[in-house]
Amino acid sequence: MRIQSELIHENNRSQADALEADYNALGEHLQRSSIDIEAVTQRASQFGVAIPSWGVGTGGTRFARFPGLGEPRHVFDKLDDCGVIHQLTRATPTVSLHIPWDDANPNELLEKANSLELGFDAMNSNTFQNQENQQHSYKFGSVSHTDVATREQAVEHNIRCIEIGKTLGSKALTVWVGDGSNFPGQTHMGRQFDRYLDSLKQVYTALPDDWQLFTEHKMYEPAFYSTVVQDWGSSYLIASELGPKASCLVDLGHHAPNVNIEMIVSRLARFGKLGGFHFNDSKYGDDDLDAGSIDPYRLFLVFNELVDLELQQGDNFRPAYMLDQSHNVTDPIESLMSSAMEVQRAYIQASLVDREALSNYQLNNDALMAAQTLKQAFRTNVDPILQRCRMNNGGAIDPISVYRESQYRQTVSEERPVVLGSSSGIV
Ligand code: PSV
Ligand code: MN
Repeated sequence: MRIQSELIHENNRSQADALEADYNALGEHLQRSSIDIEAVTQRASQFGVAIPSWGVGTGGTRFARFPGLGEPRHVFDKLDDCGVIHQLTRATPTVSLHIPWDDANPNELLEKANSLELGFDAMNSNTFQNQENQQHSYKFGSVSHTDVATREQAVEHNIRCIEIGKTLGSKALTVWVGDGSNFPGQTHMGRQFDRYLDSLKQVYTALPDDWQLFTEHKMYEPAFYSTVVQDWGSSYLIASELGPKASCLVDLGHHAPNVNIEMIVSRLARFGKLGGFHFNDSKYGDDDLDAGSIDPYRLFLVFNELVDLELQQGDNFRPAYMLDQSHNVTDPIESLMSSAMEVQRAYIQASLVDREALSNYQLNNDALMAAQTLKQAFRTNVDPILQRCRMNNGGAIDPISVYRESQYRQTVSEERPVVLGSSSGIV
């Protein structure tokens, strides 16, 4: 472990009395609504969200990227950073890899992850850029390209991601493609979709029985006129065409502003096609801002649907939870810790909703009290629950302050050379 456990314990000790008092006060408050705080803390302990390997590097925009100190040089450095996030928050037990960015010997990856008490979540295939020594260009698309050899290359890449993932213990492949068009008339939208489906069917055939395939929709970018998998409708059609192992992944940033994402969640789940999430936040488009930083209420409303589904379906309902965000002005480790805690917070707040009361208000068309019921749960400060849960699991009551005290970033910057220049690049 990269952070000395004594530092964590020392910091926890200095806050233990205050936490005890806050936890007891919240316990009494919840008891008045017949909620057992210990049961909620237990629930919080079981919550986990995967870290995207690409998130621990500094992101950028189309205009510039300003690399930070101690940038990870390769996937093993990335895993070290992910290990720190999990060590302090105890809420991020898995890492989601992107191939080829994270290409390495799978056995070495597994060994490294084991040493950090990390596992692997969904594999992500990247066919939105050309790779070194690649024969056919993805400039005009990958799995939906007009050229059969290019499509075959993209299909093979996806199958390779599954092969790597098998060694790592991953159980899912997430496919997001940038295929589309920039000009009206540039592509035949129907035929392009047919080609996409044909390719994905080949990938699906290579999927082990205990794996899932997530199709991720996104409204625009890099294709700005049309995008092959532009909305949840297209994603649902794909998942239905492919079969029972395919379902849809909802990235919160991939919708037009004001779209009711929680309703999309409800619809997909209703028809058994809600596979997973990429959590982040946004103001205008796919801004990839930190989860819960702009509209925490929306994050709560998404979890309100998820908790409702979990209560109805029990263990059968297990969507994959991942973060997917880009850090341009913050230390990525700090942003990812704070986002994981925000997602966990939304989950716990949503667990506090009085569902019986809500259902009665809905049946009686009492709009005001129904809305108040949600607000009451959202307004509850569940910090003491999250803090107690981290402390019980060996993490830090206050991960960001321990991280800063540990000087981790300064230490790794001595072994990781400064990245010069200011190349552009969204991730
Ligand atoms: C695309 O914008 C996306 O959301 C996909 O999930 C990619 O895998 C990820 O971002 C990184 O580019
Ligand atoms: Mn995403």
